[in-house]
Amino acid sequence: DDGYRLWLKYDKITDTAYYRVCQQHLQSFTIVGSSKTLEAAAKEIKKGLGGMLATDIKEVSFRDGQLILTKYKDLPVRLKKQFRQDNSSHEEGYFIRDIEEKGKRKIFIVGQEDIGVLYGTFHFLRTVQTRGRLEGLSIRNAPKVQWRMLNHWDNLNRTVERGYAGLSIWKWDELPNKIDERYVDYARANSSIGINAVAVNNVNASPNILTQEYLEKLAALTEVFRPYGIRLFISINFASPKALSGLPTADPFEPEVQRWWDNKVDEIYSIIPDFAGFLVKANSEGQPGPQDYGRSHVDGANVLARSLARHNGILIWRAFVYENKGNDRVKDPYDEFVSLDGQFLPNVFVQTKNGPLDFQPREPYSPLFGALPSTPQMMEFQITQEYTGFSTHLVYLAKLYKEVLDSDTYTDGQHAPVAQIVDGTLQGQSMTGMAGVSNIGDVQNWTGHPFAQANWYTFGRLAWDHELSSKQIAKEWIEMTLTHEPKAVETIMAIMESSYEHMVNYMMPLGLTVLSSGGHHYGPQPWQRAGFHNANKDGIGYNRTSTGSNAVAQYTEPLRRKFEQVETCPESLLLWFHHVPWSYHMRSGRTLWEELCFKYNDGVDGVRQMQQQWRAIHHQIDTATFEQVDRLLAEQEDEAVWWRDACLEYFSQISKLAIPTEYEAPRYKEEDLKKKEKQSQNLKHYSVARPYVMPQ
Ligand code: BDP
Repeated sequence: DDGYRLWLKYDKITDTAYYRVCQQHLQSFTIVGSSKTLEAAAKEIKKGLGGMLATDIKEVSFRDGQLILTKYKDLPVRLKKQFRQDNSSHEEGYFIRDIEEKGKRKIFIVGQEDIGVLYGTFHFLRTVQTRGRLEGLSIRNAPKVQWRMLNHWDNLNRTVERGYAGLSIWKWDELPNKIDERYVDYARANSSIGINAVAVNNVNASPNILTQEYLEKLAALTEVFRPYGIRLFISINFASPKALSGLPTADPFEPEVQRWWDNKVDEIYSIIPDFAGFLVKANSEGQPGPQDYGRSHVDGANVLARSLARHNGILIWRAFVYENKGNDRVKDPYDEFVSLDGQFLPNVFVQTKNGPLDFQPREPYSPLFGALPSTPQMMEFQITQEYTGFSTHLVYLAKLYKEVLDSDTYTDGQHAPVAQIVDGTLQGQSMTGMAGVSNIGDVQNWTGHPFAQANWYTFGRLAWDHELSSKQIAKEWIEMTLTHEPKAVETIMAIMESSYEHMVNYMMPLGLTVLSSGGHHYGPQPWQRAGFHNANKDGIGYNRTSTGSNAVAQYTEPLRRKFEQVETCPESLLLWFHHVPWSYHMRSGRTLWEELCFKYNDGVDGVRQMQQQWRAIHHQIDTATFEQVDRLLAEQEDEAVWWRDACLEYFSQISKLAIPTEYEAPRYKEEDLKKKEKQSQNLKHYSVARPYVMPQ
C-alpha cells in the first residue's frame, strides 16, 4: 500500500458476517435530485461500497433503492413527517436512518442541503469502514464550527514553508489547463472529514497570487473544490497595491488604496463568484502591514474587509505578531489585540495560534481566547510538525489539540473551555472557525510519515466536532487506514495516545520552549537561543510571574494565581512560567535537575516502547507500511537520543550537575553533537522557511 488513498481505502471487507450484512442491504442506491455535489456523493458510494463489497453498486429507482440519498425537502410527504424530528436546519447537517419502508429495509442519508447529503455519505461510508452496526442506524449530525479550514504555507514556486512532504501539490505551471487528479482526491479527503475551506498559499504571501494569471489558475481549482463544499481563501501581501500596480503607498488611509482593493476584489469575484476571502499576515516577521504607515491592525484589516464585504467575503487577520525587542514576546499578541476588540468590521476574524508563542511542543493556551468577546476568533493549529518532529517522528497531535480546546479560560469567572470560545457558544459569535496549517505535499502518501495522515484526519474531525475524544478519532483512523484486527487496533491506539507526551519529554519537557535550532528548527540547539530557557548555575525557566515579565497577568483568575505560584503551577508548564532552582523539589520527590534527566530519558524510553509495540503487530500491517514506520521509528529513537544528549549535556554544563548514573550513558558526546549540528544545516530534504521577500 503506497498510502495514496489515505483513510478512504475501501478495501474489500474480510469479516464474512459483516460482509454478508452489507451485501444484503447495500447493493443499490438512489440519488434524489441532481447537482455536482450529489454526483460526487454518488461517485463516492460507488467507489466506497463498490470497493468494500467488491461488486458494482447499482443506481436504481426510489422504490428499489436500498440506500437513499436525498435532501429533506425532496422526501415524499409521508417520510418527511416521519423524519421531522431528525431534521436539522443546519445547512451542512444531515441524518442517517435505517427504516422499514413498505416491507423493505432502507437506509436514508438525508441532508438539509446537497452538501449535507455528501457529508452524510462520507459518514455512512465511515460507519461501514469501521464496521459499525447498520441495523437501527440513527445518526443526526452537524458541525459545531462554521469554517473548518486548511492553511497551506505553499509558495508559488512550489516550495512549502515548514513542509516536510515534498513540493506543493499545486502545480501552478500546469494550471488552469491541466487539472491534476490529485486535486480531486484532495477535495474528497477534505470533504470526508468536513473541511470546508482552504487557503492555498503561504501567509508570507507573494503579491503575484493576485495577478489575473493566478486568479485564473485559482478559478480552475475552485471548480474542483466546489462540488465538495470547499471554499477558497488566498493569503495576500498587504503591500500588493505597491507591488502590483506601482501605487506609491499601501497606506490604508489613502483613498486610492481602498479603491485599489475594491477593484481587485471585484475582479476576483468576477472570476470566482464564491470566493471566500483573504488570510493576512501583517507586520509580523518582516511582512508589510498597516503599522508601516503608523496605522493599526484594525485600520489595515478594515480596508480589506470593506472591499470583501461587498461580496460577502471574509477577512482573516492573524494575531501572530511579536516585536523582538528583548521583551517577553509571548505577551505581544494579547497586548496588540485586546485594545482593538470590537473595532473590526463584522466580516473579520482574528486568527490566533493555539499558544502565545509559536507552535511549541507544549504551551499554555493563548490568553487571547476569551479576551476578545466582540471579535470572532479563529483557532490556528499547526498540523505540519515544524516543532514536533517534522515528518520523521510519530506524534499524534490530537492530544495537543484537545489539551488546548479543553483548557478552561474561566472567562467571566465561569467554566469556559477554549472550545466554547472557538465554537461561539460562550460569547455568542455566529462567525466561528478553526484552521490547521497543512502537512500535505506531493509525495505519494501526501504527508511523508504514514501517521502524519492521522493528524490531517484528526484536525478535520475535531474542527467538525471538538467533543470527539482523541481515542475515538484514533480508532476510526486506524480502522479506516491500517487494520481491523482488534488487538492491533488497541496497540496502535496505545502508540498514538502516548506519542505526544513522549515527544514533549524528549524535546522540551516541563514547559521548556525553543530548544530547537534556529532557522530550520530541526534538531536540538538549546545553546542557541538561551533567552527562552534562561538556564544559569542557579536554575532554569522563564519567569513570567509578577516578579518577571508578568505574562501571567494576561490570564483570568483563578488561573493567574494558579500559574503565578510555583506550588500550584502545573508541572507540565512549570518552566514556561517560572525560573526554578535546580534543587527545587518536584512532586515526584526528585529535584528539578533529576526530574529533567528523568523526563528526557523517559521520552527516549517511550519511543523504544513504541518501537516494540509496533513490531508486535507486524503481521497485521501491510508490509510496505510496516517497514516504513519501523524505519521511521528507528530514526525517531535516534533523534530522541540526540535531543536528550544535547539538552542534558548542555544543561549539565550550566548547572554543574552530573547526569545521575542510573541513566544510560549518552550516545552523542560533545564532538558528535557538533558534527550532527553541522550536518543538519545541510539537510536538503528538510524544507526551511522560504518567505517571499519583497523586491526592493
Ligand atoms: C513560524 C514559522 C514561520 C511562519 C510563522 C507564521 O517558523 O515559518 O511563517 O510561524 O506563522 O512558526 O507566520
